[in-house]
Amino acid sequence: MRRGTFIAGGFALAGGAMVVQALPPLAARAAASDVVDVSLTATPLTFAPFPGISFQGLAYNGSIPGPLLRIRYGQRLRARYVNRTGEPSTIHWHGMILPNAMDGVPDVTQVPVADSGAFVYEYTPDPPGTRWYHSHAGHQTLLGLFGMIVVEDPRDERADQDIALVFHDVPKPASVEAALAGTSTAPMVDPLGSPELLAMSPDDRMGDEIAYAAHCINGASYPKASPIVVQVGQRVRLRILNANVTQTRYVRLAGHVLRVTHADGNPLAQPVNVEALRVGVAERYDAWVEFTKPGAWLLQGLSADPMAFEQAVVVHTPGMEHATPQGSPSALEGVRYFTYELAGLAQAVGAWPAGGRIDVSRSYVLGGGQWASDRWTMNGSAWPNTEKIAVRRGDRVEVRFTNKTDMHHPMHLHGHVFEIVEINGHALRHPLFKDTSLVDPNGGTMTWRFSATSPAGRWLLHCHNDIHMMDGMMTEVDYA
Ligand SMILES: [Cu+2]
Repeated sequence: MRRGTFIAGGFALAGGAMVVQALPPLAARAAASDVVDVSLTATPLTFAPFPGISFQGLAYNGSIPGPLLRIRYGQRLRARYVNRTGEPSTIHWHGMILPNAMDGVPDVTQVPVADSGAFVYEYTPDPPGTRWYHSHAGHQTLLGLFGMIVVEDPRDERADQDIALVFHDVPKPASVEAALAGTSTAPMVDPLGSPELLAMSPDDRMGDEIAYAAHCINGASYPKASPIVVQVGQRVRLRILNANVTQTRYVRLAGHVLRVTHADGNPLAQPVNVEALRVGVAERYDAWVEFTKPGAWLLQGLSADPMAFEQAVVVHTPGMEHATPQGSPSALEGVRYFTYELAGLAQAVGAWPAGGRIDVSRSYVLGGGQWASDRWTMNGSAWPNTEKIAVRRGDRVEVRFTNKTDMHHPMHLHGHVFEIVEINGHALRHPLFKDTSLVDPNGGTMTWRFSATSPAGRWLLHCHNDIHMMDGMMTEVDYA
């Protein structure tokens, strides 16, 4: 058996700062016997991305984010996980269709890995695209246990550079406890003009917000983040992950149009040109940028947080490293940003429900989250008492959400790719293939469809806002 080469590039350390690296040339599809061996060890880490910030976090292989894993579609991944976090832990492979026992959910798909213990995750990553991995135990993701995994698709168009960008933030630990109890006083910091802010009435008391002390891309804060150097004429592919566990992130590269080709790693029916990305918690987007002239620009995460400027990296052409980079305003008014409706060509007139065979249908009302409450609910119940979805192999399944809260919920299904077919009563002419999607607040609806063709087992369906998940907004899809 020939062993594939593990390319640890992407987050290599250089002078203490993370640098982004180019993708090596895409090889032909590997033989199925190829195995990529990686080792991931989780340990405590003191993370100091910005002066005055010293965060007691957790890290895979000593870095936040963990190493960028790149694998060719068809190769097999064998990841040996060593847990030195001091508590039971697992690794979840977000967006993968894989054997249930490899899905990494404590007490649901596996006995959690004890402290000082080890576990080997082995599977053939599928489908191809931009995905990620993170702990599924407690709030370890919030502490730093996350990283990107790219499954290179040999059918993709070639990029001159292929750059992985993980947007993440450093929490204030006290605010996490308060948020779980529903008594946090941390403010919302979504950009002016964002649907997150527009959903709120002036007297809303949230209680579930986490306060963040620092904002990073690939482990570094501006201006410490190493710049990305591009050549005039290059077409660059950005792979963007929002690893913040509670906040939607808006991403913009000043002076440039983003051509979005993939959502959660899955190809769109047709590319969409936007000025900004709207990236919900745990979502990924692939966006292409063409550089047609010399210059220096900021690639930024936009928010109303006074420290939001930290979440930026300079992109420049050779010789422009000392130029003042062009930035973007933090507000979203008048900005064309990515939406599911845009990419899916939502029908202006309600064409719902669409046809097609449905074997299992389930509706959930998303609720809870009152001030001083530690309950976020699905049909009035919190995990583990939520209504489950029982399926048989081959079933076509429809899941419909009605969101009675005033927050967006990034709902995530393990082990499947679903299609978004309906949003707020509008059918999508091009259903979006995703594993996580934001459900609109204040009565917003969304309908997913998927085929029960994944390996048998118990597959979680939950809100990926870690506070909401830990406070109960979680259920599961069970194969008979
Ligand atoms: Cu939620």
